[in-house]
Amino acid sequence: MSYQFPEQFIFGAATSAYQIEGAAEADGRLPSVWDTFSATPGRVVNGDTGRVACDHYYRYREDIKLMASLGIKHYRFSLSWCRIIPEGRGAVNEAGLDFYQRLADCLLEYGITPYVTLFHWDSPQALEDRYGSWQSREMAQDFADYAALVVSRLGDRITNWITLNEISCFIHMGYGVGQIPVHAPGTLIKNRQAIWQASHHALLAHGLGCQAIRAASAVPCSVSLVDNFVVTVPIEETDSNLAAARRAFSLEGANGGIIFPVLTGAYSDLLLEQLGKDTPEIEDGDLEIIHQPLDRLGINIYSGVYVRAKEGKLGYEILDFPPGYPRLHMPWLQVVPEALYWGVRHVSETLEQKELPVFITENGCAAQDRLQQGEVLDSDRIFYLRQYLKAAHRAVNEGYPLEGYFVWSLLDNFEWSWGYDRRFGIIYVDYPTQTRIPKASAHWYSECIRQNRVV
Ligand code: PNW
Repeated sequence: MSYQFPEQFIFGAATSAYQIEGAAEADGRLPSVWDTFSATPGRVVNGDTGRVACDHYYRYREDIKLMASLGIKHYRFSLSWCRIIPEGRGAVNEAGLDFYQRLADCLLEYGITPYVTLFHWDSPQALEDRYGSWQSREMAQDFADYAALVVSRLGDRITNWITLNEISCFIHMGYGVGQIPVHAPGTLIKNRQAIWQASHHALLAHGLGCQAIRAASAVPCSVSLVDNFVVTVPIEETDSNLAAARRAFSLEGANGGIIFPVLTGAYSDLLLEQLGKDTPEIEDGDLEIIHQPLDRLGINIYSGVYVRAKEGKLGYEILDFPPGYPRLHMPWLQVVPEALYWGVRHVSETLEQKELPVFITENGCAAQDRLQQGEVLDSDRIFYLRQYLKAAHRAVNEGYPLEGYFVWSLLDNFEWSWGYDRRFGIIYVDYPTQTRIPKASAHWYSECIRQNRVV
């Protein structure tokens, strides 16, 4: 049969705490930066907030049951730091830990394996007020202490840990230099050096977090980072374009300053050259802390950029997307299925991590879903997902260590600065009634899992 995956291949679904939980003031939780940001007029489309979201805090049983009925056996979700340690450091809120214990137990009861992201952007507001959260080096130690607590209390039922989700998003989009930041905390940082300094603190949090998780876990566990590096795709697979794509990989976006230090122990030379005097202050020992061995790498891939070789200092050029290029319902969501294959291959070849298992921890799209006669026939989402899954299959087929794939998202949810205006779920959420309706894509995905291939 075609596009068959190996038997042990992992198919899952992903969400994050602030995007689905709601219950923002329940049981001792204090605000995160996203509560504050979304309550500030003009920051989020339609003034939407995560106060109620999918009400998952109260409906988790129903959601898990639905996930199980679709045959999904692996679930990635995140914990809300300020539910567990409301002020970010210090006093522990037992009710917060209880919620995640119940959630994990319910998953296990339904035969679903949990994969937990410790931080998916919702920093405790108290730490923002205290020292400007990621702008301070103190944030890294507070994160590690939070990680140690969580693993010591939940490590008996959860063994798949992810430190941080998408450093480039919560740093570079949370503190835009010279442009209004679209993500929380929404603080405009004055210079490029300061933004890379905040990014460096996030890297330290990852490194100290890895150490804390391993020290606190009573059982063997898996530790990873989730990154969303820019995937550079050769426009044609020729030697010269491949070399161009590799070179571009170390310079585009924040790649050279995030995935490079994490996996190789050094910022990329090309990036350092570009940053010059804006290079962050790196203390002795920092790079060793950041460069922890990982059990897996998670990558979130939605799109990519096409590259070709070009004479000159850079040796490459990024090709603009032509006006009619196929795109789903976000300004940045051009359909580039090969990005999934090249993302995996860049880890193996460009970053020389041939043995490192890779998971696609997010892939999915927003579509203009319509609920009609009780159905959502999202053939556009199926079209998108099917092509990306075929690219995942190509990576596996060529022997790259791609071991799993998680669709973003299980449910329609609070899409950050786009609020509820954009739907990424394979399950439709009718917000006024909180009814869940699996879309056609959910049935399609369920069939892929059942047959273990792209259908
Ligand atoms: C991811 N971009 O963010 C996040 O991890 C999710 O929480 C989010 O809901 C999902 O993707 C969909 O947006 C991204 O600008 C944010 O290319 C921005 C980009 C990509 C991913």
